[in-house]
Amino acid sequence: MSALVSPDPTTGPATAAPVSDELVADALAGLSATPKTLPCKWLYDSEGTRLFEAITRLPEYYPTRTEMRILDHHGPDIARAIGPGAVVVEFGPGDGLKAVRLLSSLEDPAAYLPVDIAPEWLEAAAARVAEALPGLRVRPVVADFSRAFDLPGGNAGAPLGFFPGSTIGNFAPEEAVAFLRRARAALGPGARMLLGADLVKDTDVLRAAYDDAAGVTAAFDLNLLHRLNREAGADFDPAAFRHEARWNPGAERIEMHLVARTAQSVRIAGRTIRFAPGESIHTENSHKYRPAHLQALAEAAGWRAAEMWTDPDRLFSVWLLEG
Ligand code: AVJ
Repeated sequence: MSALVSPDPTTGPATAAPVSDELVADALAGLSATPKTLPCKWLYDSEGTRLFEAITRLPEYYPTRTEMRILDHHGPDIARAIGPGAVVVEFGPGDGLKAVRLLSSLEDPAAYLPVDIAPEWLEAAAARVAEALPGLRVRPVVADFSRAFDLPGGNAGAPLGFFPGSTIGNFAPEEAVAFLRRARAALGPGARMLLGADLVKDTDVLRAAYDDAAGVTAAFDLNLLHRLNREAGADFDPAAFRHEARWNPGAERIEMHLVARTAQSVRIAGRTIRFAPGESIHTENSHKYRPAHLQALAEAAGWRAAEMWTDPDRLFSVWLLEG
């Protein structure tokens, strides 16, 4: 079965994407559940990644630029704490810009290993780092770090995990602990980790960061419905849904939801999914942390929090964990 759909003016030219069995299975399971949900990894196709990069430049979206400033401003302290000869292993390198910042401030880094499930993003990040730091050993690793993973051996140097952007916030706390434990095992003896974590703050600031005035985050969220139409043969009317960013005070997280404006039903892989008016699909979690909470998660995974750097407004935190 192929999912050829006509070009959609809101997402640019449609590419004939092959139907993904895993996406169909996740969609049927998640949309049959109560409340309806979908794994956030499906937000990040090429269009979703492009929109996420646009999000990082929005005035309301403070995390990316704040973390960059922390890495710049505290670069010398970070470099001193880490010392020479680090083998930097970055989980989900994105465009590679943060790695360039970090590696440029470190003393004599030994190698850079970006780890990602998508080879095409990996190559882009690896190329950017290789260009900015000629002579540095760069070894991209294709692996899904949300599951068990191994790193290639033969990297002489001090292993330093790098997990910026508060991507850890996508994980539920128990998943975050499991990831931190796996990363520690994969990095090996003497492992350290530089971890970016977004902090709990005023809920209006948080909500604006995930529901910007220009509607870029809404487009990012709604792209999931376009993707389900393209790659899972669904017949969503994206205009019949609106994006909502909710603060969940108990879990201290922002939740992204796609809310059905009216009662409707959608066909997907021969099944009918019904929506009541106002019913939502929960599409992403972004957990926010209090320093003591982040420290407890790290310790539960066998790490020790050695340092925490933050910005003057305490919006974001960068941690050095030791194994
Ligand atoms: C990529 C998970 C770090 O949670 O801030 C931004 C994703 N979603 N706006 C975040 C996101 C909507 C982002 N992370």
